Amino acid sequence: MYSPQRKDFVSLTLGDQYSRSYTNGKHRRQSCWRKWKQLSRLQRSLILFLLAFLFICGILSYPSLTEQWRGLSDRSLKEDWVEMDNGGLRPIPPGLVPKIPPGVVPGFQDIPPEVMPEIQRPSIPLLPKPPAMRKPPSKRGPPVLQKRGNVSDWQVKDGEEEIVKRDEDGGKEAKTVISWRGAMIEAEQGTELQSTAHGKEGTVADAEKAASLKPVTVKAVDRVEAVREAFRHAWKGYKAFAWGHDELKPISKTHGEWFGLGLTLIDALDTMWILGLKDEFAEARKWVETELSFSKNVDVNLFESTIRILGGLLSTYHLTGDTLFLDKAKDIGFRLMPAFKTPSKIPYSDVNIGKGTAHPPRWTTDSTVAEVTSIQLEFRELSRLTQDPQYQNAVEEVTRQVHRLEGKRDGLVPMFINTNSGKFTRRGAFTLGARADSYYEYLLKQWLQGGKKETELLEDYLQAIEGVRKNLLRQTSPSKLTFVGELSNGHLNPKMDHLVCFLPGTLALGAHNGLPADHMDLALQLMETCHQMYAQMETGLSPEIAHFNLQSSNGRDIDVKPADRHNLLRPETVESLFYMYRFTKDSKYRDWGWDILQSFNKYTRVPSGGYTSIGNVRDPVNPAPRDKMESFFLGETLKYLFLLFSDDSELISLDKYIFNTEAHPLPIWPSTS
Ligand code: DMJ
Repeated sequence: MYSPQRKDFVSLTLGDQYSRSYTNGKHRRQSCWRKWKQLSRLQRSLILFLLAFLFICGILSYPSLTEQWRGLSDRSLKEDWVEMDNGGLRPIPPGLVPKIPPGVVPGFQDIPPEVMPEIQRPSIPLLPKPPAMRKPPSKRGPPVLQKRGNVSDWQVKDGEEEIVKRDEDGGKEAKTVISWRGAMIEAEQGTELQSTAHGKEGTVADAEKAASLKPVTVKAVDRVEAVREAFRHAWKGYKAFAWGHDELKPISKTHGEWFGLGLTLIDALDTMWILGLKDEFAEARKWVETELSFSKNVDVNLFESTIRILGGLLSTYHLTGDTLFLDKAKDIGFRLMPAFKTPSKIPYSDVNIGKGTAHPPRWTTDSTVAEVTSIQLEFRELSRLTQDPQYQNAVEEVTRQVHRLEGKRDGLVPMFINTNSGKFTRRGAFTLGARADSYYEYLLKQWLQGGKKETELLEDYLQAIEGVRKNLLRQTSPSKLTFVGELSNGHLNPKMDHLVCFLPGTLALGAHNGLPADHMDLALQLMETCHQMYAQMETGLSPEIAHFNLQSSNGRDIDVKPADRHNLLRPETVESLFYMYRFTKDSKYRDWGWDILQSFNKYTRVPSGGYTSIGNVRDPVNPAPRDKMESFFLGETLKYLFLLFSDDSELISLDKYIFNTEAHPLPIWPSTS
């Protein structure tokens, strides 16, 4: 409340205090000066000399002090993490050093030495860092890598600490490149090495010994074995923390559920078979036999369960001849059929496989075009195997309708279709990415599956590729990278989903089957772009979406928006690398795939088992693990990497099989003639 008296009192008190302290200060200054005057000339000179000396020392030691301060603040930005009892992560307290054996690369300590080559950086110059990115520590790495043991010398090279080990005579023994870039994912303590390619059990001591040996060169590494090892590592996490569930959450060491049908296990079945992982396959088969039941009151997405579950079971049946998988495929296939009971016969997106009911998403009666047109390979194959035409009839009705529909642009389809009217909705937007991608893939692959007889499929495919050329294809500045942009009401948006990187492989497959040679030319160009989407990132991993530069003034070809910096361990680029290598035998495609596998190992591998999607491919210091291993990492990514590196081109011959969009191989139908 306002009080004039009180106000006066306050101002009076303040004024009084001020005058008192002013008088005191004046007295103090006068007495100091008097004392200084009382000193002898020699005493005064000595004091002045000492002050000058201290001042000079202060100036000389300033840079090293600031260095230390900088180091401290860099470390606080660095975000080292240790695991808490409840499975969460917390920053490593200062001074607490995780026990990583000397010479072992953080994040790699459980990789057998024969599959751990010297870390390689992408040969392409990296993009300049975006301003918001954190700087890595300027010189030394985090405390985990401080000099210790018999390490006697070190140099720092471009963010990597090169430790030169010396033997007892002081001679150079071996060099191990230690990188701290991937160290933010929990360092496993006292890790035992996995059994190696040769069946040997390794220990930490072995790892130390291995680190003191000559570094393994890339050529000497058995790449096929490296993929097997990666699979085993992913499987180890799935088995330990998510067995029988849909997805592994490797950092929190638990699972995520989507359909509650053991999605990762089913998606991975044929991969294990192809990789020759017999023990792992046997235990998974047992689970399918004893635990897998589709008699469940759950809503599943028609497309996802068709490509992952139905596709996975059908291909495993073909590879193994084991009728368990065919029986399960028939069961799930039958339970998905209610999706087609719609006014237009264009299926709903969701089915309850226990109740036999289906429905669109809550907010719309539209389905996604890619979803309703990328279930055909699987349902057609199910009809062939069961001799029951209902599956084939249902999906071919969709193909027929989409073939006739208005609203395409030079063979390009919109992204949505209405389940009541059977017409395209939200027209005017065209992409080869999310919601449309596998429509194009399945046109070609159905044509191949059926023995190249269904000419309407081929016509639609050829027209669509011309539509891509005419409407969506552009080249970047300055490097002239070819990319497929997105069209929105006549306006080209120069962005491309990583999903579009299936296209080089599909184009190459078409060219291999007699389609125009310029399809192969386009495949070569797009493959280069997809490679650059990895190579130009600081982690060597592609973002989910890349933006491309069309302006000649700006110096960068590829840009990444903050919201698009994640990587979900997707397969499309390694899928295309596999096709490109099979058809060209150009070893650069293998090298590009190898770089990608190494980046996955470096930035997404979780030491306790599994791989995780990450939130920021531009930040090698903190790639921001998202704690999720998608089932397609085992179903597709590792399978395509294995096939890319395998010298056996008859292993899933591309003249005998087509891969569904989840990398499950299905046979090309034998000719009836
Ligand atoms: C997979 O489920 C399939 O490859 C699908 O066609 C697209 N999305 C994922 C992988 O990225």
